[in-house]
Amino acid sequence: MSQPTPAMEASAHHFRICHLCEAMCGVDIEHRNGGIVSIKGDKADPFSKGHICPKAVALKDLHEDPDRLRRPVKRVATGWVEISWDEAFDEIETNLRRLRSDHGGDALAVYLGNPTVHTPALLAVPSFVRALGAKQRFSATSVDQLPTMIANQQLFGHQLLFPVPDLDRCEFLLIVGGNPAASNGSLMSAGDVMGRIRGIRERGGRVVVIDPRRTETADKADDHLFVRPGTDFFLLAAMVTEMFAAKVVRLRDFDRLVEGLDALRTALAPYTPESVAAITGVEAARIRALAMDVARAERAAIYGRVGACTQEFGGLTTWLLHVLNILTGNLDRAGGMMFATPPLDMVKLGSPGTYGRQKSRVRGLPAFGGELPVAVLAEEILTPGPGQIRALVTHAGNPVLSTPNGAQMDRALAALDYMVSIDIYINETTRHAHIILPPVSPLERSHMEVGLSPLMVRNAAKWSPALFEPPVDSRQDWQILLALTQRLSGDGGLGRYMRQGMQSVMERLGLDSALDVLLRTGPYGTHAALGKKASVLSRMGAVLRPDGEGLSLKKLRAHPHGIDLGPLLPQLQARLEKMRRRIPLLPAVYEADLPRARQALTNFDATQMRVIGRRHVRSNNSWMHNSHRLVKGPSRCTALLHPDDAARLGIADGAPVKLASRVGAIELPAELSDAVMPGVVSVPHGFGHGRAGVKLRVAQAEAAGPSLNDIIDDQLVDAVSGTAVLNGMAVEVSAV
Ligand SMILES: Nc1nc2c(c(=O)[nH]1)N[C@H]1C(S)=C(S)[C@@H](COP(=O)(O)OP(=O)(O)OC[C@H]3O[C@@H](n4cnc5c(=O)[nH]c(N)nc54)[C@H](O)[C@@H]3O)O[C@H]1N2
Ligand SMILES: Nc1nc2c(c(=O)[nH]1)N[C@H]1C(S)=C(S)[C@@H](COP(=O)(O)OP(=O)(O)OC[C@H]3O[C@@H](n4cnc5c(=O)[nH]c(N)nc54)[C@H](O)[C@@H]3O)O[C@H]1N2
Ligand code: SF4
Ligand SMILES: [Mo]
Repeated sequence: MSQPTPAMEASAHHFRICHLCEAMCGVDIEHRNGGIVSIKGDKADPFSKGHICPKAVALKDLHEDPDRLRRPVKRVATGWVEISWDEAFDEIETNLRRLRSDHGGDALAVYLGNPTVHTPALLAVPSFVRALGAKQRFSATSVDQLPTMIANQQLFGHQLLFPVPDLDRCEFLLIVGGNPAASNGSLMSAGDVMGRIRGIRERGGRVVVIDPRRTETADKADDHLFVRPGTDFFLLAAMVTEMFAAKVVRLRDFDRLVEGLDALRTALAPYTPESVAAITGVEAARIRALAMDVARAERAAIYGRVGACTQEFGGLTTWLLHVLNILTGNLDRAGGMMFATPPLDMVKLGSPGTYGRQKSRVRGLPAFGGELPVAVLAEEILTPGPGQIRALVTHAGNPVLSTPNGAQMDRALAALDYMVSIDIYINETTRHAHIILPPVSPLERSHMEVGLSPLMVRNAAKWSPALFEPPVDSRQDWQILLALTQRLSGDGGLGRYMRQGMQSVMERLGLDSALDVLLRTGPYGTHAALGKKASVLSRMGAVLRPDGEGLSLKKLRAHPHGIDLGPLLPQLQARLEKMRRRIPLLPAVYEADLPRARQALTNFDATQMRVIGRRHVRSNNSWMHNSHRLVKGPSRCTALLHPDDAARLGIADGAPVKLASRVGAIELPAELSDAVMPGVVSVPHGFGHGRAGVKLRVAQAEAAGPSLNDIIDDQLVDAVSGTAVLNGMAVEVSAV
């Protein structure tokens, strides 16, 4: 039970944003005497209109979970002991400063996990990373959307200019490697995403899914094409060639804003529907028909997600997804792929991103935006020599289960001189930390979507207060990061970075005031004009001025269900004109990777079984298996196999099957289904809780499972981005 806040007694209902996935649903939490009575969809939320998924109710389980850490813990010979915050910060400061002065910033690394972007504490991360002085930065981005960010930067000039499907107005939606029926939508934040997709069909439009599995989303679409894993680039390239051949390329206003159209046509000419049919497993006639359907649709959105990014040709694939939207005249146009105008101007706040300025020490993989691909993290820890990583700080990440070659990652983390985790659980990763610093429960802090706001399919703003008073002597993520920033930055605590910008606002007035400054100076703010020019320091003054008409924290407090800010608006042309930039259709980074694709076209071994991933609506990556409500029932950690493959390999439904690769082997029950393409085996990631020392009682007892990433090879990456090949790796499948 938690202490009720005074506000709580006045009302038994609390309205907030569910922070668990990208959908940003509004929830209505009924509570009494510090306990949660029920969690339902908030019908008055203009963005989600009452929709939620089964995970929303697990917010209660997360809040009440006895395994969730409440105090800092330190690892000692006999196990874990609770220590005070001061003791924890002192010890961390001493150790990290010592390693930094002995070995330099190269010896320090940081890994930022996925929930880092699901908290406004994201604003405190850049100063923390600078203060830590870690030269080697990693995050879950390189096992996720990195290829899309590189494509954004290469084509549009900024990594955060994410095109999102204008779901409410489009008439043709092509989904490549995404399963919103399970994920609730990704790189497209949409309350009730499947309702919106249903809307396309109800308006007479069409939805087509390209996926090696006939997914829950495919079942709700007009058409589904099985594609052999890792071969989408070839399919999309053939569609481009076909559009040129049929003279249906239609650039509309982008005519004068692109360059390299002829070079693009020539580079992709070898890929025709006929030449790619064998590798993709899609008949030439179907590729041709799809190209024509997309080109002729009045308003089409061509969208790709995890299956398109985390594969051998993730870079080339995401590039062509952008290109196809341009060639069909659907970029930045109502009903096509558009750009959000979020209440906090993230494009202005974030840097555009730089490609390849740094290379990893051991394997020479390129950095993007100062960040290295996580596929090299373990080897950078395990390979001796100057620049070897000796200390690691993780924030909301579980790389042992979520990055390739998990067993090697396990060994690497155990070999570190020092490790700190900012996390709520003792799990597969954090069990290696010397100290774990836990933030409060998500219901004990305020919330606003910051990092995900550029992904909204309709503009909206919402801020939620804390439901419960945080326990005495507890810290929120941003407070932990701020304390570490103060301790680790330059001399005397208040270093260079502390004296300026957002960090200074946070330090003096708190995170919510920092959000207020950004809201007021954002595109809808009371001081929007100021935001256009002012430096961060002069923006601070904005909070002290009287209210104008626009958005401010005060206004959002007065609208607990959120405020609708209207449909997406065209903006890319104006941005490009301002940047004096044209869109290069064939950037050099992709051109340089084309020979690799040409080689694959001739060398591809179609006889090998290939493994792909799978998500379930009641699961969330690796960290929500400790809720009995979510994991109960038959195990979902199964290997989906086509009955023909099973018969050939002598594998019966439900029998154990072994999957093996260069780096390891796992065993799990087979589940036979013709929903998966022959030659493909589908396995969910995020399991593997059976490891010793993990303190997740429900997950261990009810949903341990093997970890898919124990067989995913860390040496296999997309050459452009260094993103791990989580989908499409060749694997040996056998009966046990
Ligand atoms: N319930 C739930 N929701 C989640 C999450 C979760 O774990 N559980 N995770 C969240 C996160 S971090 C993310 S990034 C998003 C992900 O959101 P999505 O990308 O929508 O989710 P996935 O289920 O991973 O969908 C990937 C699809 O790609 C297919 N695929 C695999 N290989 C290929 C290929 O080579 N080509 C093609 N065309 N398709 C391929 C897979 O079969 C799968 O259906 O979901 C978020 N939401
Ligand atoms: N094979 C395969 N591997 C995959 C994927 C796949 O499809 N297939 N998907 C990839 C994708 S898309 C992603 S995003 C990554 C995710 O990779 P990670 O981000 O490394 O892993 P998560 O499972 O999201 O773990 C989140 C961690 O944050 C902690 N946590 C939760 N909430 C909070 C909080 O509020 N504050 C703090 N400080 N900690 C918190 C949890 O306890 C957990 O340790 O996995 C990737 N790995
Ligand atoms: S879809 Fe589910 S997990 Fe995602 S925000 Fe909505 S309720 Fe939360
Ligand atoms: Mo992700």
